[in-house]
Order: sequence, then structure tokens, then C-alpha cells
Amino acid sequence: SKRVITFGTFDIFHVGHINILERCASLGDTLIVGVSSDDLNFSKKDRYPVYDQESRIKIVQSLKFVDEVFVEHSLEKKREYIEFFKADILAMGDDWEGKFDEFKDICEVIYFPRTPSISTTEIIEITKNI
Ligand code: C2G
Repeated sequence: SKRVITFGTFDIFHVGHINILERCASLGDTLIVGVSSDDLNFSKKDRYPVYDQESRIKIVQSLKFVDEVFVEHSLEKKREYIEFFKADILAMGDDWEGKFDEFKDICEVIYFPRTPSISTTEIIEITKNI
């Protein structure tokens, strides 16, 4: 049975997030999702997510095609997470194309095309101007 792992912030959850998680789930039998912590986001983007990690985790956990959820505390721990959760496949959106190829020695690495014209950043920009 195949185990798939993916990572993301999943802030202001939208259909692009559903699409990628659905595609990830279709690759195997078990889908494990690393939801990035509030602090990881702050260190990466210099702002906290709109929804805190507890809420983002609750949303992702409640999806029928997601089996396990954990907090991703550091980008540098990806290899540890893949090994700890015994993932056979790492799948991500293609905004990360090539970025995780270094893990091809321990799992299959797959990039899916992003859902066009929807993003958390765009939702924030649009709602600012209402
Ligand atoms: N995504 C997508 N289509 C969109 C928007 C997002 O397919 N229109 C995908 C991204 O490619 C990613 C996942 O949804 O695979 C989560 O996206 P983000 O929440 O933006 O995650 P990110 O901040 O890139 O966090 O370790 C990596 C980080 O945790 C990734």
C-alpha cells in the first residue's frame, strides 16, 4: 500500500487546495499532510497566516481524502518527515518544481500543475479592496 506525503500552509482554504490534495490522494492509499506552522510562515513570508495553525489543521484534517495531518515546523526537516511517515511519494504543486528533487533517493517526487487563477495572496488583495 502506497503512502503519499505533501506540505502546505493552506491559509484561507480554497478550491486550489482541494484540487492538489485530491490529486495527491489519488496517487496512493494514505495521504499525509504537513501543515506549516505559524512561525514557519512568519520566517518565510514575514507575516503570519490569516488563519492560525490550529484552524488550518482542523480544516485539512476534516477532508475525507486526508488521512493524517502533522505540523511542519521547518523546511529543513523534509527528509526527516518523509522518513518518519514512511512516505513512498512526495507530491507538491509545480510552484515547487525541481525544489524537492534531492529526495528522489528515498521516494518518488511528483509535481502537479497548480489550479490557475486562485491563490491566498490574491484573495487577500481582492478582499482588501471591497
Ligand atoms: N496550490 C495549487 N493551486 C493553487 C494554489 C496552491 O495547486 N492555485 C498548491 C501549492 O502548489 C501547494 C499547496 O497547494 O502544493 C499548498 O499551497 P500553499 O498553502 O501556498 O503552501 P506553501 O506556502 O507553498 O507551503 O514545505 C513547503 C511549504 O509548507 C509549502
